[in-house]
Amino acid sequence: LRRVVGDVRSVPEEKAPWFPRQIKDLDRCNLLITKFDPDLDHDHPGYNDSEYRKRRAAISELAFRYKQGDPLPSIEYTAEEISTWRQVYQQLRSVYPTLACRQFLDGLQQLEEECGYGEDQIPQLRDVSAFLKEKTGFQLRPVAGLLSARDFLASLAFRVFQCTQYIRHPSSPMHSPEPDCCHELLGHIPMLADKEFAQFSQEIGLASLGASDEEIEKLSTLYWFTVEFGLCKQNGEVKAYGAGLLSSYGELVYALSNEPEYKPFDPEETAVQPYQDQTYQPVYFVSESFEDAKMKLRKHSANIKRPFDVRYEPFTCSVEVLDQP
Ligand code: HBI
Ligand code: FE
Repeated sequence: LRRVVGDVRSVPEEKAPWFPRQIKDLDRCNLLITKFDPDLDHDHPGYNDSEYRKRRAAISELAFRYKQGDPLPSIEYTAEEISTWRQVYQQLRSVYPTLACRQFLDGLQQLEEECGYGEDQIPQLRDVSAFLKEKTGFQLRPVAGLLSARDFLASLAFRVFQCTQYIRHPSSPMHSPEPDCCHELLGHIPMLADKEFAQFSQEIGLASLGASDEEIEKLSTLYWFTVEFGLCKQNGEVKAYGAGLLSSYGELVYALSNEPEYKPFDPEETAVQPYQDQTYQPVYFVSESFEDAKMKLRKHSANIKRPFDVRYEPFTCSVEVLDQP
């Protein structure tokens, strides 16, 4: 017999960290990690560019002020910003047909036809969010930079994807040390238009709610090697579906060359694989399909020790907390 737990505070604090129960609780999931910040990191390509830092601060301010349900801020991008976007778009677009998975190509084609994607303008989050809502129920919310893994994963449980709106520094159009709109719009969004992938993403999010720091670290690693750097088999060939690959020309080509090591996706092994965010990955995990990855992830999540279960309730966009049977 399962019983609904009225209040998660009845669970001892150390066993279950606070987590959002309703979509509007995501307003509290805003812990930023200052790694790669252009104001603090001397190696950031924008560190010595005060104009760039001013622009970043203005766009960050919009994200800080945002509350769930507000209209998404629109940004009037400058000619220089659009030129950076164009370079990224052109270079990546030319290799997608041979290197990206089918779901990504389908999503991108729909975005080009229905959502103003192209090299001449940077799509607005408001349009993209409305598009995704119709395809898979995902919606976007603006974020000022890299979020803590716990807060980032929690939003996925509600089919909310936290998106940065600024663009990388013009001096390094082919690489960004932190997420930017090229990474979100080109890497993540086309995949989030796929139902199976959307479900996979939400399930990682649900598994993270109230999990221990140790489990969050493992889920974050799983996310890294799937959603960010995942490869999958398609008609006997290996293709990319990870956003970190699909938004970085250099690593995309590298990942699908015969240089790196491939391992079959296995959550137990993937969750503890050391990774690094400074250069290319030494190893990539290959899934048989998203269906297969989702099933394996589900089995893995069922083993995460939590004193309760969670279930997403789509009518109210909230999570129900259930006692373990
Ligand atoms: N924050 N804004 C933002 N975007 C991401 O893609 C992101 C994040 N925080 C953590 C994260 N990704 C992952 O590396 C995992 O730790 C979940
Ligand atoms: Fe990302």
